Amino acid sequence: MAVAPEQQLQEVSRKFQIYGQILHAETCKIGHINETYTATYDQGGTRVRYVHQKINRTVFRDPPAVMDNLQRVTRHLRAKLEAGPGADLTRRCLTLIPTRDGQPFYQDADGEHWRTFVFIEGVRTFEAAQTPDQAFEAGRAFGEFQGLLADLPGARLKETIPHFHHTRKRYEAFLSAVQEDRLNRAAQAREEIAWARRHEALADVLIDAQAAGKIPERVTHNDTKFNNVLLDSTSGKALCVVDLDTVMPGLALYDFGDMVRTTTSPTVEDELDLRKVRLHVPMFEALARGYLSSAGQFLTPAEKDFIVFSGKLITYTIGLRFLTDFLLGDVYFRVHRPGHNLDRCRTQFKLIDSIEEQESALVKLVRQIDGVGPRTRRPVSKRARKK
Ligand code: GN1
Ligand code: MG
Repeated sequence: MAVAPEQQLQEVSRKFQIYGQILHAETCKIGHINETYTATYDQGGTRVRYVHQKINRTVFRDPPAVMDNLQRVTRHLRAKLEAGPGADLTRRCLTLIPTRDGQPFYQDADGEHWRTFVFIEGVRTFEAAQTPDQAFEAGRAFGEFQGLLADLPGARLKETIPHFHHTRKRYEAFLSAVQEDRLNRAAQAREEIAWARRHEALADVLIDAQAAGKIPERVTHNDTKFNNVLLDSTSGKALCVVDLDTVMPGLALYDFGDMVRTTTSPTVEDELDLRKVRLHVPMFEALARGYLSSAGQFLTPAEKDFIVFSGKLITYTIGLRFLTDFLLGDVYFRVHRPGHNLDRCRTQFKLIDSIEEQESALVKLVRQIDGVGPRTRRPVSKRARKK
């Protein structure tokens, strides 16, 4: 029988090295995959908060591998941050709380994997970026993250979800879902299916470039949604990037692409008014400036050439995944209403239309920003301001 979440959290809370008593816990609604709770504890008369999270094992087939990657990554980040000015360490990097017997996770009687983090106070997250400054911060933070992990020692990180951003494989999965059409939903998604087919040529570009040795594998985040950046509530600066389950070998461009997808339109992922979904040049410009301010030094010219393309590619890949999941019956992404995954797919494809309309100007803009050089912030270009 299913246990009530409060009761289960009581049990979970006792398994970790938390020297306090749990008072209450709330579900955290961000994210489509794991189950996340914010729990408040009384610790010697002070209120402290922790995050308890249950790993989705349908999505992550090997939770110990996820946790192994996560520990290696957070230790390395922490050591790097400690070597710097060192301030605010536990707000700038996730801190994992071990179990009472020193393990990185607790496995409950149902075989579910639980983990616990220090809750980072005084931060805000947003589903969509509100201002160019926020987009800049997201770009800067993920570029810095990639830079800090460039010298991660030890073996190659495990692939927690194999072929995660392999667009060709995602396309094949989409085609087979259309063919099977197990719930007779394809008729409702006729336009989107046709749209996805017309854009098939996007799928192989980066895979081929990587196979040809033109762009390198790096340690990347792979889920660089804007809501995975914690912004300091007072300064608005990015403090920390979270959701490290898919940190693994990947392409830097996939990270940039997912930032384009989630910071350049003022709309949320499931916006119903598609007229509002479009790439705003000032947001893109700030994002690219932020990213190049921290990643511009290590990215190769070939990677830089694909910066705009990567936005289309990842938006396409995620759009395909939403569409596939809609056709399969919403088995992967958590949904909150009928047709939710189809709504999400529509916003993705609409954003790509908007990128395509402005593509040559965006490419020029990136060259211009890159030419100006890293760490230089200039006012938005005249062209961008007019938009
Ligand atoms: C999932 O649930 P969340 O926000 O961490 C997904 C990402 C998608 C995203 C779309 C492991 O991320 O790949 O881009 O939804 N994560 C996984 O919003 O599949
Ligand atoms: Mg995620």
